[in-house]
Amino acid sequence: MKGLMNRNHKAGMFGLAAVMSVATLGCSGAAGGLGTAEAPMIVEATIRIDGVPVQNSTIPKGMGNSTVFHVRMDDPQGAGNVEWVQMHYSVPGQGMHRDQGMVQLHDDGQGCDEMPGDGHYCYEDGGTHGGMHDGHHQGDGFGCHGSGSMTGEYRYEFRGGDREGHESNPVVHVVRVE
Ligand SMILES: [Ca+2]
Repeated sequence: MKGLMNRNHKAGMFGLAAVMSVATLGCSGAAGGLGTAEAPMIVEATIRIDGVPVQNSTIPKGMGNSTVFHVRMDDPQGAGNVEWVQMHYSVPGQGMHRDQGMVQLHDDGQGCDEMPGDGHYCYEDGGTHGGMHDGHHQGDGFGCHGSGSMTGEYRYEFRGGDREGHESNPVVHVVRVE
């Protein structure tokens, strides 16, 4: 019993020492750590409704069947070093309320993503992904394509990260539905 506790205590101390040494490297600046030199970069982010780019523009309500979010990532260690790409959204809801959330874009060659592992990430809201309901395409509620989309400002922020914990530059696109 006592021996087990001692082992756990030592493991904890070792873990703390490892964290401290990493922090020291980061502070020295010599290792490059948190600098932009090793971080992934969002080269391009687009929002398309039925193939038409709509980012940073004003569009009519009910413009199409789906909203496709696409991000092209680059990384000094290659596209395979990128671990995740997210889109955080803040879109009009009922009344003064805004709906907020996050989805993961994927690079798996499925759905709207044409080729796996090429650094092009995608997410489709609506269309065949969302299915049909009462004759209308149903999405996840944050796309700006639908006849049921609320009017107002749709804000989409894209972010990515790599396997070493570096984060990319954020890219924000706004779409206004009238
Ligand atoms: Ca891809």
